[in-house]
Amino acid sequence: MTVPDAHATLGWHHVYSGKVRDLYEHPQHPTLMLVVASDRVSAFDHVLEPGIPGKGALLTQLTRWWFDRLAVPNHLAVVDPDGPALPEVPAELADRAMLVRRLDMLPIECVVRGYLTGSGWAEYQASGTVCGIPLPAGLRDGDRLPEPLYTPAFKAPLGEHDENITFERSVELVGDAAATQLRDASLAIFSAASAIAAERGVLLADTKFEFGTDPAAGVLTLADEVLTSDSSRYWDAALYAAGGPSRMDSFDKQIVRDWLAANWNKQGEPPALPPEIVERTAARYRELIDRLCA
Ligand code: Q0T
Repeated sequence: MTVPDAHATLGWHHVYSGKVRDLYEHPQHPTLMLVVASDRVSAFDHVLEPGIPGKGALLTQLTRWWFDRLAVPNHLAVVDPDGPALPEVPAELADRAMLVRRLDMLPIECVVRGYLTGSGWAEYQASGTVCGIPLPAGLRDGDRLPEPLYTPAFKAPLGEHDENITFERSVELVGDAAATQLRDASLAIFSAASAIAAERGVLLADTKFEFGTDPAAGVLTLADEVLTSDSSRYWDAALYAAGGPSRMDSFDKQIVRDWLAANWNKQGEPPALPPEIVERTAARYRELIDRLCA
């Protein structure tokens, strides 16, 4: 997958694209990277047409907002008064791009779940466990877990599914010290973020973090996007408390998923999203930002 090297004028060269984000590097600044959030939206393992106008900027705004509030080192590049000036970011990307330090990424997706749903609910129904961790009987989809669970996954190459792993397996993959740091940092950030969201009537059901090691300092550093509606499930706390069928309506692309499920048999290419679905999804992303960042 490639995109045109449209930003080469300022020295940025496209190196990689995920489903949603694009990564650029700069030959004169080998310790930095540019992470650009596109308007692409994915569901059921497909990138859909059209994109959601403004999505990349909204999710970047949310990541920056959370980085400001979390007391952990993050990958955003900051000006070093004794160092070289930072490279220019193309103006047309400014609101959707993050200039970051290049880290040695750890191949673990650090998932924390405060509530039982999604793949955790599926595993629980089959075996009474989530990522091998036994849970009390009788839980329902969407129920709060007795305590937040750290359920790591091994980062699969593009196109393959991440594989849920036990904590012990993460120790084999990255070593005891790093695995323990990842777990403890993930649980601490989840707990801090849940409290901040709760003050705003928003419930953080689960989320996924990625970390790397800063090669200069050897410090574990929060990377990627954080606590966006692509990497997290957010629910409305009042709707949740009221119970009923909409208690888990999420601030994300659930509208897209529901429309596709009703209008596509999951064979071949998915149909284009109608304008009304695009607009309702964009409004849902904006509503989350309005609620959280108010
Ligand atoms: C990365 C070094 O999804 C990814 O990229 C989207 C295009 C995953 N990814 C992250 C990196 C980062 C970050 N973030 C960093 N600070 N340093 N690599 C590479 N791929």
